[in-house]
Amino acid sequence: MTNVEAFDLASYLDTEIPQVERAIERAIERIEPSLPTEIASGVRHAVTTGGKRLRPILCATAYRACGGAAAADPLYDLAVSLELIHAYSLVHDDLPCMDDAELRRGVSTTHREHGEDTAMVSGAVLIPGAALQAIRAARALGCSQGAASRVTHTLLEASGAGGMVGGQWLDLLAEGEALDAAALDRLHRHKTGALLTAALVMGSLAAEAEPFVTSRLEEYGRAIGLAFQITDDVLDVTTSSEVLGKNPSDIVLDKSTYVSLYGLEAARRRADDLVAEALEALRQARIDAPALTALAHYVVSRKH
Ligand code: GRG
Repeated sequence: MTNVEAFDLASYLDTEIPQVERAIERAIERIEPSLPTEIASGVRHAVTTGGKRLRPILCATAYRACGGAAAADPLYDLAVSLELIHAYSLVHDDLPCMDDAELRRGVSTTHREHGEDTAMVSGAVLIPGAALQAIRAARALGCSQGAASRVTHTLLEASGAGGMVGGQWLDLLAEGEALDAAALDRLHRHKTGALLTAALVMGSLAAEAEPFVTSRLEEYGRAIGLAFQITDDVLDVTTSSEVLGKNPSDIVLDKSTYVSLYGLEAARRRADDLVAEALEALRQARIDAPALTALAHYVVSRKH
């Protein structure tokens, strides 16, 4: 039996997720005192209503895979800075001026629950909140000033015009267009892939890994980032909105997807090829981390 087959991902996630949830609670408690009550409720709704917590888990896992051995609390505090950005992006993406979504993670979207103005502001406060969280946690983790600044820079760059927000803009421009593979890859490498990649790079930088290792983890992140989005597109047509806990679907939104481009089987094959690419990057870095291998497989085998 190989390490991967022996690795119990379900148990791993069962220990990781509570660590992430506790760090989220600490983050909210830090932000909350400066917020009006409605905005505090919006923030809580945005960040605590479930989710797979994949980005912080990838960050913490990469940190340990690179030999990082600091205490759990500051590590998950750092990792959760990614979840704060992710949460804001979902709140804003769900707004009436974007996807006009009713349901997210099986519950009403933040604007449906708390109103549009509150959702907008609750999302916005999470952006500087995440930056402060990252820089503070990286220092608490024992990173040098330089490493803490590189970690935070990575988060913000991946969140901005060259990453997630830029990808959102490409998505808006693509409305009603049939994108080819290169355009679809470009959009999703920005919109979805950048933050997932940042999770790996931040973990590696926080552990002060060799640049060669950080680069290989970046490749792993880029590969699983795209595989994640392809799987999202597959799930969008194979799984009900009740199970996915979100609506509307991409079909309703008339978006180009990997399934509309390749068909279901070829889309799945491309996602598998990307997982193989991710594993090759780990091999090149000589990273023996069964959790990272298992997480790469999970990205394409998940059910929601
Ligand atoms: C300035 C309005 C404005 C927007 C810029 C909205 C936005 C910022 C970016 C959108 C980014 C976005 C929604 C990307 C989608 C990424 C994605 C696949 C989300 C689903 O991720 P999961 O499955 O979600 O990890 P959970 O619920 O598990 O956390």
